[in-house]
Amino acid sequence: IRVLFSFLEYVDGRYPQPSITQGRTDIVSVTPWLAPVVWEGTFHPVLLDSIYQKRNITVAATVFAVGKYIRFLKDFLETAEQHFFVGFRVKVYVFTDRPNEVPKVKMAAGRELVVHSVPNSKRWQEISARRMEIIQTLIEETLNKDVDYIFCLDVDSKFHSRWGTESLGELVAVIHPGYYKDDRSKFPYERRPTSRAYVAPGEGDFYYCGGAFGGVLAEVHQLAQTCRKNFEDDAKEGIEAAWQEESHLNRYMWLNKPSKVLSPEYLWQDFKARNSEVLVIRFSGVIKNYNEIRPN
Ligand code: UD2
Repeated sequence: IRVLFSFLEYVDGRYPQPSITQGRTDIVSVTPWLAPVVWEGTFHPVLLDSIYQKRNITVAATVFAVGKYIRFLKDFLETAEQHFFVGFRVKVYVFTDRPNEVPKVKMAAGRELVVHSVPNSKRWQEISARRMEIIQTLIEETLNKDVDYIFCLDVDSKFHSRWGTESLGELVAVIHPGYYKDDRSKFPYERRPTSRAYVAPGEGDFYYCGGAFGGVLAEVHQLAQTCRKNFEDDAKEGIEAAWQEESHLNRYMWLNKPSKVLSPEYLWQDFKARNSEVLVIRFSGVIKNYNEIRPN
């Protein structure tokens, strides 16, 4: 019956009356700086889509598939077709050192795949961290004209359920599934004050994922440029943050609060059992053998 009602609402554009006193009580859906935290049940997908359809938006996604990580690309792209901004204009930018091995995935009208070549690196830390520099350059060189929002995603992941307009915002961060119930003292921030990714004890809001972030172009450009510069300046002094660009991202999001926060539904990890407040897993990291897949 519920499915039938949602279908009828879908057809005639109606949606349930909003309430400000009733809703989910098992999660927090707003941060102390009044950014929404997106959980299943806190938004109406059809309503949101209709708002953004009128704006005729284009959403870009960047994904890196360097070295053996190319093997994850097929599932990533195929599941993105099924769940990532379905019905909207989407451009997926793939960065790889193996352009010939990019799988042929059938994409719906209005969706496009753009492949860019990037060099490999001997160190996986470099590959992961250099993404910020490449994202910065991509935004400067190509995206300004026809893209409104951009998400930067890890390739060793799959979509399982809708990731759509509810995730749009100026600066968007995803809460890491591994630490969201922990005290901030347990967050794996960079703890050496000599690093530009340093977060002091007693500071930090959440621990965010390096594997998914986004927003409007200007905001993501600022983030990528800052993280890249801080990473490089650290490197000149022989320092590499505990979790490379993820550490720099966490420092950035502490100083520049995200305007929208996505719950761990938006980046779960396949090796973790689903927690009860996670009603839907939308995107998750697959299980991988680090020793086998990384350059060293
Ligand atoms: C975490 C983060 C990741 C990054 C990393 C930093 C999540 C879910 N993941 O994951 O985003 O911040 O820590 O240490 O938050 N890559 C290649 N080829 C390689 C190595 C990496 O293409 O040889 C790319 C690929 O897109 C991959 C990403 O870099 O998804 C991150 O690397 P990872 O998945 O090995 O990092 P991991 O699992 O430690």
